[in-house]
Amino acid sequence: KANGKNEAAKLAKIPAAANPLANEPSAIASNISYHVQYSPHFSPTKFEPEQAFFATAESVRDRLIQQWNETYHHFNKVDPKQTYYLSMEFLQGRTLTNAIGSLDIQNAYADALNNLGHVLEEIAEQEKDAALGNGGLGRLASCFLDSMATLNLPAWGYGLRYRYGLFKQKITKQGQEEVAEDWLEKFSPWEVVRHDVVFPVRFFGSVMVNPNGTRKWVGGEVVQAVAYDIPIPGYKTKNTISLRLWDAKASAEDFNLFQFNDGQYESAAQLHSRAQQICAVLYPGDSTEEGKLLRLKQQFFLCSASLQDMILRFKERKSGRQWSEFPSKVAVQLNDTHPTLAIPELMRLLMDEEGLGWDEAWDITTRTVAYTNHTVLPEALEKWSQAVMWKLLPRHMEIIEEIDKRFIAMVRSTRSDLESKIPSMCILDNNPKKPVVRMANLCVVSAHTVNGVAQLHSDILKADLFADYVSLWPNKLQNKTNGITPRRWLRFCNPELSKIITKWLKTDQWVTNLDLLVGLRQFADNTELQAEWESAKMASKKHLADYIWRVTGVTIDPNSLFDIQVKRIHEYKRQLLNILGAIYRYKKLKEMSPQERKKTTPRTIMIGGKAFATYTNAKRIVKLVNDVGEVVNTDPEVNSYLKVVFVPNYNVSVAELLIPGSELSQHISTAGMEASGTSNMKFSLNGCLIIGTLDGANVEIRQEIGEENFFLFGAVAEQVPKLRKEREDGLFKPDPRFEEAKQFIRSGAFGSYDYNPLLDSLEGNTGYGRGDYFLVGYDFPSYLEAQDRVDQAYKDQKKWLKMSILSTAGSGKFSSDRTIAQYAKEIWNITECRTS
Ligand code: B1H
Repeated sequence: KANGKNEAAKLAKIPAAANPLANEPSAIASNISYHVQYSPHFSPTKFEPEQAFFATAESVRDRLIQQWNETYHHFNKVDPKQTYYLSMEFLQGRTLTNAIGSLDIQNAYADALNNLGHVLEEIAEQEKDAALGNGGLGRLASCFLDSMATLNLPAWGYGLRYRYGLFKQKITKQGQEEVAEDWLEKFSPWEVVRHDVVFPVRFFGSVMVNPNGTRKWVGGEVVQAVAYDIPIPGYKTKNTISLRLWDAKASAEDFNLFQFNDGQYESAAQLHSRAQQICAVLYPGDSTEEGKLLRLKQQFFLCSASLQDMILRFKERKSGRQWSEFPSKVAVQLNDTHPTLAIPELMRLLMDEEGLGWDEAWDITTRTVAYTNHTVLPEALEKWSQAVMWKLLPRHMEIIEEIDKRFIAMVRSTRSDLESKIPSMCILDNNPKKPVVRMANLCVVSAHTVNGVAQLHSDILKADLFADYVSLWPNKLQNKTNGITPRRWLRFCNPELSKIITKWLKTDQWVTNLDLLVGLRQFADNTELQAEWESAKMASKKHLADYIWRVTGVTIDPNSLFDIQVKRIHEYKRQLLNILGAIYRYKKLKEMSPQERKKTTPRTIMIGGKAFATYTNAKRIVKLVNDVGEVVNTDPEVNSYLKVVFVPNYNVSVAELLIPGSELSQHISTAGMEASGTSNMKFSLNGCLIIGTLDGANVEIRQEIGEENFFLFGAVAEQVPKLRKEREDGLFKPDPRFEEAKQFIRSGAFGSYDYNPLLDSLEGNTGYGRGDYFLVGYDFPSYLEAQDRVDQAYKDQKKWLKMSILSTAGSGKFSSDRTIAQYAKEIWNITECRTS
């Protein structure tokens, strides 16, 4: 280990490299030293890990910018059809390790830093996560960018540059506390502000009718959208694409000098501070949609700025081309309904700014836009108040009304059999109590393709949520099973296991062709591979145990089974089922004799995740897990057989630590409710076994790795409505073990906090009871039985290792490279555009 203390003065002695971008360690060291001296962000005397991180990042950025410019020029020259991925969330995490690895100069950087008295891994930990997203949906967007770049696709991401990303979670005696996280506190070395890429975005105002009947949106307030670009390198390819994030600012003329000189400082800068609000915070919801005007402003801001940018690029790349060419040059993918306003905004730009007629604009818009649905939870299907929309976006509401009117007329004239379905299929819900715009309906009516994110989810969309549209447009609905990038989620986060895989497959091609992992199947029984596999896992477990000790003060035993559930805290994800199982296990351990205890499989249960700040039951679950941990971990009778740890502040970087060290992970949502899940894929890829329900992508994972390697339990999706009904009708007989676990909490075994509201939610129709809507009670016995199978399987380490190897071997399908290749071919109609 380097001491991390080093004086910047010493760097001055390093000779300048002839080519500062050469890949020799000496050139890299000289480039880093250059940045310490000439891109100073700190006092000139220090070269501690923090300074070393920023200088290293800037030196890496130099290399990225070179490739990035070449890619940009190449795209400009070739003028291919290009995809734009619109997302309100990108959960990028850290960049340094990923960038150095993609550039394939890991060793040279490690050496260079060593020579400068630092260790690459330690430097990398200095970086703050860019957490401009909430959970799976945002991380998916980031995995997609990685694959688009790696597959050399002409594709870009568009998002917002939130000042504060997802909150930091602090755990106190009260439970979760949210603290603002300032990822830009010391600036981000990865973003490049484009002062020349600025577009006006209007809000409020009114619609003016021109003498010739055309319409124009005028007045209101105008905010400037400024582009900040982040380079996204592909793995071992020159192609480096862009994530363009918009920031909001007011223009100088909006600053009221007269008022300022008059001492009215706040009102003078009013428009400036209003503009700043737009990108101030990420909306921290993971499924609930609160009617917030600011959120709607954010959504429109993203859509309008991005479309103006695309249109300008379309015009600039070749002058004088026909608008009818637009859909063969531009594909827009909407990441859920959050950027739906792209639809009426593209219509408005084409008609009111470019002078096209309705029919032509509509044809272009529908051929350009595609929509991905990520959830069937009713509370997450966006519905915006019509009154709010008329106020903020009057012209767009006119356009939406017209789209709806024409849709209804089309259904009436071509499909009279669907007449009775029109009220649920149309876009505007004119319920006089609360008239709303149904964003998902607007998307399905307007997009050329709609897709779900796992086979089961897409089947549910077809059979249920969007069934009527399927009868109207049989080919509009597709499935695109999610994927994860094998670079971040295996190659870089688990170098030990990666090395073993490469050794046994005799190639490292699996990093970009994940299907090659099936080659491990033939060695699953090989004792030599198993020994290597085991020691890599053990090293990761020790690393993780170390981390847990640092952040919680709890000591965990690397010889126990590491059992992890990490994801947003939500009742449908059923962390409550997990903790009730842990409580039951604890109670049984207490009742055992010391001899009996010795025969059990020691477990460390780790649970982590953030709860939406106003989601009370989710916060109660966090509190319960912490309280249970407090009691169990300090109970000398059982704490060598069971530990329960709440992992604070779960984020991308924490996931990169947890996943390699995991042996069992829980994906236990109520069947039919988790659209896909993507951490299930990450765990499986890293040789972690899954205990889970037949939900989301679990179904496909189990198919791929073999049912004998998956601990299945619980009701299936088709049973769920009937089971809920039975529960409601008082026909459900709870298992005594379920009652026992709940009673144990009620007895005060885990402290005096009032858990009754949480426990009542698991009851029938009494009290707070939502009638155990998530079927925790119904699934509890089969969950315990599956956990028994886990304990048994773990006792046979040889068998366990074989299952672990087969999990990795069967995870090839879940590469986001496969997912993105399918989007490219089946939705976007784009092909590779490689920069040579
Ligand atoms: C997913 C969301 C989501 N589905 C609303 N829906 C949000 C909804 O801020 N909001 O208002 C934010 C996010 N996120 C997740 O998408 C699914 O629950 C997962 O099952 C899926 O794996 C993931 C990616 O497709």
